[in-house]
Amino acid sequence: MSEAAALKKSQDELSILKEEFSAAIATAKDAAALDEVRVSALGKKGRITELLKTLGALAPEIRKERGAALNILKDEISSKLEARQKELSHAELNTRLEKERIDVTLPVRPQPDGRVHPISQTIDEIVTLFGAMGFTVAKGPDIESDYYNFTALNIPPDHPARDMQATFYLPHQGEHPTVLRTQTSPVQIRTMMKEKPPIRVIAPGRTYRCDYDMTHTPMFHQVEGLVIDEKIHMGHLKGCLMDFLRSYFGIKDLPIRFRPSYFPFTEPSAEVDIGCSRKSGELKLGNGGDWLEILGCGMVHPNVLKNCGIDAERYQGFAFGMGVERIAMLKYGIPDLRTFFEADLRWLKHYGFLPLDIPNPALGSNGTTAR
Ligand code: 2U9
Repeated sequence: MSEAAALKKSQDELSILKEEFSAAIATAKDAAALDEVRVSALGKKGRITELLKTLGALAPEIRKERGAALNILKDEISSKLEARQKELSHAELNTRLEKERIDVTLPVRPQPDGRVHPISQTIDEIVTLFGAMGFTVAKGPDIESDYYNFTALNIPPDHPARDMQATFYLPHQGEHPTVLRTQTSPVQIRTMMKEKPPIRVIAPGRTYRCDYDMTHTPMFHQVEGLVIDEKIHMGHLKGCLMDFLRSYFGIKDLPIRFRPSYFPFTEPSAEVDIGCSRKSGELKLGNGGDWLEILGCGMVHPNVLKNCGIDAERYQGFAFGMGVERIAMLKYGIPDLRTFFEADLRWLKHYGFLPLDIPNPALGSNGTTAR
């Protein structure tokens, strides 16, 4: 074959290739199909790549012509691939925009009428925070024998809390007088009698005392906690409560102070204060130079451990107690305790939480610090 005839043949071959690939590119339906065309043309073993590899064996004059023609073909196919790829991604975006279109003229979904009561919300937050520290929730009856409510807790018979003026007594139901529990501590007494250490529980629930004024209601809520194990000391107590308070109030550097105190069921005992400021009558939590009492705590009295059949030589523990209403009022800016139990729906709409909000232990519902 003459040189001219060979050149003609090779040009025909390249135009057939060009048409073939151009058609395949134009009809590729998606990115995957387009990539298949790219591989079959320009991939490692693609047809254009293979032809480029044969150039070396050709006579120099033919190689020059054919090389130029092949490179032009390669460039053309590359640009067509690129153009088609842009076209396809545009089309894909348009389909998505069409499919995911939001009708902004739709009316808003009505908010549910119900609200989560701030007490339930606060207990959920407390349970979440202590849950993260390995505590489980323990429950017990509201109607208790005075043995679990007082005697087992090392509260002496003449203690003022046992007075009829302070405690709601119910008719006798057995060996011991029956009371509406004045604290959730009997729950921990029952836990210690039933379970062996290590124990790490919190007991949230209703408690009852004969009291009614601005800061007391006959029924209120407490959360108490108990940790019993070997080698437990005040350091554990302090670390645990400091972590809890700073997380609950969402204030990283919240000042915390432990002040010596007395409870019959703990020895030593302490009251815990958090930092605050009271400028022009307004209470603000944080580093403000002033203090606010927030909870009580201590190392469980050895008599209490013994009353529950726990070896007080081997095991120690700490306990704490706090009023739920009090810490809910402080976090959510609720001014009057009595309003918690008035069942006023306007109040609940204002201070309550939407049931489908995810409770955030530090920030309250929906990321807000107060309502
Ligand atoms: C066991 C042993 C010890 C629980 C504790 C307090 C201190 C405390 C008050 C806070 C405000 C009650 O709601 S309040 O009036 N509580 O100061 N509570 S130590 O100690 C226990 C509990 C159970 C077996």
